[in-house]
Amino acid sequence: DLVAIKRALLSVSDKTGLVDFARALVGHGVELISTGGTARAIAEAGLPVVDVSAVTGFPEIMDGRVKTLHPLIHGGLLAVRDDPEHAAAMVAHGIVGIDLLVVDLYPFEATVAAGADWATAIENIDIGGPAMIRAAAKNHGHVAVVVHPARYPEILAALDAHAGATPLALRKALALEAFGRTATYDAAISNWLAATLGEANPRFRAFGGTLVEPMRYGENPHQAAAFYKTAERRPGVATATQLQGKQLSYNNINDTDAAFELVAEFDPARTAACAIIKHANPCGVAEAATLPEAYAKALRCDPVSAFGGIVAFNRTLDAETAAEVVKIFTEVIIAPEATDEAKAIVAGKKNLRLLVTGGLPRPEAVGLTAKTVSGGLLVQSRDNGTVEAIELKAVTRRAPTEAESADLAFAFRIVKHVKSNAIVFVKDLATVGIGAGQMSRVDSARIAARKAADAAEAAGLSEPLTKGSVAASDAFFPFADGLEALIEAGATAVVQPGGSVRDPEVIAAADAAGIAMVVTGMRHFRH
Ligand code: 93A
Repeated sequence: DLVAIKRALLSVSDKTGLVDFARALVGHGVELISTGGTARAIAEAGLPVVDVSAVTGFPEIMDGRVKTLHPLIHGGLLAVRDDPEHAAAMVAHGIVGIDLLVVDLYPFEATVAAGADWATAIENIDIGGPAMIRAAAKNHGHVAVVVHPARYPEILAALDAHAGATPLALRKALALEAFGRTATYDAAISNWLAATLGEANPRFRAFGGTLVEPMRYGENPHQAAAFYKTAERRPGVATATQLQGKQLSYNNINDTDAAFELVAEFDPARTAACAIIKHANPCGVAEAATLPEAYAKALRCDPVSAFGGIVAFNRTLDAETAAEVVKIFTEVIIAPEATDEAKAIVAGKKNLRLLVTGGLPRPEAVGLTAKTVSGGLLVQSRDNGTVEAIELKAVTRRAPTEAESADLAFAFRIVKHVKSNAIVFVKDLATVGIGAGQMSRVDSARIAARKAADAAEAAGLSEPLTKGSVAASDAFFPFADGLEALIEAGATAVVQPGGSVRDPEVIAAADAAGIAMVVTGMRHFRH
C-alpha cells in the first residue's frame, strides 16, 4: 500500500512554507507541476517546475477561472493505476499520473471575514481547487492530498520514512481531512450567502448533513427549522422508522434523542431499562428484570412531570408495557423494536408517535456534537465516557455495600444525561429524585430531594424516598455544602468525579456522617 511520489501538483493560495516544501520534494526526485502564481514562486527559488498549461496544452483563461479544470489534470488525479482500462486511457490520451496534490483554496473565508463586497467574495469562490481535492481524495488509493501548509512536515517525514512513498493509512487520513475541508468551504459559502441575503431558514443552508425534512417550526413557532441526517450510522431518532402518529416537532426530536441515548447506556442483554424525558431532562429512569417493571419504577419517580413525556426503552416494546404507557398522555415512544401486539395497542392512540430504531447506539462510540454561539460553531467529541470505562474508587472510611455500589453505578450513568448542575438520587436501580440545570449544585440537590419528598407524599409513603438512597453529582463539590444537602436528605452513599481543591474537606464531611463516597475521575457536564 505504498505509493511512490513521482509527480506532484501544487496550487496554493497561501504560499507559506511552499518553497521549502517544494525543494524537499525535488530532493526526493519528485517532478513538480504548478499553476501560475505557485509555479512562479517555485521557479523564482530556482527549482524546476512545469506549468499546468504546459501539461494541458491549454492556457489559463478567464482570469484563472479555468486553469486546472482539464481532463489531462483530472485524468492524472483520478486514474486507478492498476485498472487496465484506466491504464489504457492514460496511454491513449497522454495522461500522466499525479501522485501528490497540494492545494490551498482561494481564501473565501478570510475574504468575507474582511468584509469584502459581493463581487470580490464571489471571485474568491474556488472551483478548480475543490474539484482537484475531491478527485484526489476519492482516489486516495493512489494519490495523497494535502489541503493545508501545516501538513507539509508530516508529508516530508512520511517520504523520508518510506523512501519517497506514502502509506495508505496516511492517504486515507488525508482524504478525510480533504473532504472535511471542501465541506467546510462549501458551508462557508452557503452561510455567507444566507447571511448576505438575510435567509434564516436552515433548510437552505449547509449544516453538513442530508435534509430529512423541513419542519413546521423550531423550538418556538416563530422559528424556522429543518432536520438533517448525518452520515453517522447511529441507531436513533434520525434513522428511526416512525410507525404512527403525527410529524415529530423540533422539541420532540431533541427530547427523543435524549431519551434514547440514555436507555442505550443499559445493555439489553443484562437488564431492561426505561427513561422518561421532559425538556431534554430525565424525570424517571429505572432498570429491572422486565420492561413493564422498569416502566413502572421510572414512572414512580415523578409522575406529574411524566405527563406529556417521551418514553424510551432498551428492549423490544411488548404488549404489557405498551398497555401501561398508553394509560397516561405520552408524546413519543422509542424502542429498538415493538411486537405486533404492542403496535396494535399503541395504534389505539392516534397521535402518539411510535418509533423503532432496529438497535441501540453504542454509548462508547465516537462522534461529534455541535452548538452555535454568536458568530461561531462549537464542536466537540461526544461524551462517550461510560461507567464500564471507569473505576469507582472509595475515598471514605466506609466503602459502599454491594447494593449501594449497584445504585451508585446506575446513578452515575443517569447523571451524565441530566443538564448541569445535576444531582440524581437513586434507590433500588430507579431514580427517586432528579435536580437539573441549576446554577448552584446545592440548589440542584435541594430540588432533587424535594421532588423525592413530593413523590413519596403522592404515593402515600411515610418518609421521603431519599432516606437510605444513594446520590450522584455530575461534577465535584466545590464546597461541602452540596454534599451536606445530600446527607440531610438521607443519602448513605455518594458518587462524584472528585478533583476539587476542597476534596479533603468534602471527604471529611462524608466520613463524619458515616456515608460512603466513591470518585470516578470523570466529569459529565451537560449544558
Ligand atoms: O478559479 S479556479 O476555480 N479555477 C481553476 O481551474 C483552479 N485551479 C486551481 N481556481 C483554481 N485553482 C486555485 O488557484 C487553487 O485552489 C489555488 O487556491 C489557486 C492557486 O493559484 P496560483 O498558483 O495562480 O496562485
